[in-house]
Amino acid sequence: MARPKIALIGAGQIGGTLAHLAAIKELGDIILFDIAEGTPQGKALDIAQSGPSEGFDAVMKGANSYEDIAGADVCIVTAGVPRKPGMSRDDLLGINLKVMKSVGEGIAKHAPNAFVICITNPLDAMVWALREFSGLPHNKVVGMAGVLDSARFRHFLSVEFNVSMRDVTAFVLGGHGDTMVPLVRYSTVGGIPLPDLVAMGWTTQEKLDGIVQRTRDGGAEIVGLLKTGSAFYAPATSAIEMAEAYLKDQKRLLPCAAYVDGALGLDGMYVGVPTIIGKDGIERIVDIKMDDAEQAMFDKSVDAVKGLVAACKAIDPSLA
Ligand code: A3D
Repeated sequence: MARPKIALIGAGQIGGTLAHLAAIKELGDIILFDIAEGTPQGKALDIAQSGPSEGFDAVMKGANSYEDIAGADVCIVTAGVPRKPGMSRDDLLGINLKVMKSVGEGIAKHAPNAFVICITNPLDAMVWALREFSGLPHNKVVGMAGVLDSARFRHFLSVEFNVSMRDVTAFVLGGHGDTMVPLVRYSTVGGIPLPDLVAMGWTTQEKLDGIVQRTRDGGAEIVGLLKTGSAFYAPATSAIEMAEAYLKDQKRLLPCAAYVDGALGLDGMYVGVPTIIGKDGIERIVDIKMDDAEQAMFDKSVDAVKGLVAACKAIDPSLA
């Protein structure tokens, strides 16, 4: 049986890391695509030469033409620009919207059956625009943000509790921005919800509030340290987790920016929600119940995403 084909649209910091991870995990053959000439070819060759030591046989190719992504089973999109210190994700909207148009058209023409994972920021608006430009089914176009935001939350919690990250589950929903919603009540250590752990004296409410805020600011913290770009190791790992769930029909329950029409009181928009990912892409939206405070935070986040989508429509009338 032929190996799956994975097309990485954008061969920058995240794209290169995605290629290396996908090869090491033997998820399939890899095409690294970018408009910058030489970059995808150079990274592909470099990563291919890690194969003998790592022991993988994936075919690794760099490309500047969309024809090379033909028939891809998975496309992971990082094309565009990342933010620099002082910038918000929303500042990237104008430039990255144009990039989504060319990427969406390229995928529609050459890889219309792919499962498409968008990472480009501002995430919720860009995944919506990418779906509009590509015309692919909604269940096959999804944004990566919740897996990363939840991983950041899990990491901070595991350090606070001095327990393995594997035993910490966490949910961060809503838009991938300052209004994201870390759901404390649905986050646990070994199944024990965080509010119970506060009552048990494992941490204080004040410390927990601090971790929630640090999670919301998780991307900016790394931008501030790197100064030249944004996080790329954990974002790449998070997207690979989603791609693997699709390719191996794992039915993973992962928070993703998915198209929601009906669940959680939403009518037809992309935002971070719990989903099930399997061979049909987004197979289910998990319609969790929120309490009043959680709902208020989620509503605020939904409004922020709606504002970004409206801004996209104002820039490109073909989206209106
Ligand atoms: P970077 O290293 O700059 O790579 C972006 C690549 O896109 C560059 O190699 C560009 O040449 C290429 N590119 C630009 N325009 C096009 C085009 N029209 N077609 C094809 N390729 C193009 O950035 P990065 O890899 O660090 O980040 C990529 C994106 O991911 C940015 O928008 C970040 O803001 C975003 N990001 C999102 C998250 C989420 O959690 C959602 C996390 C981190 C970064």
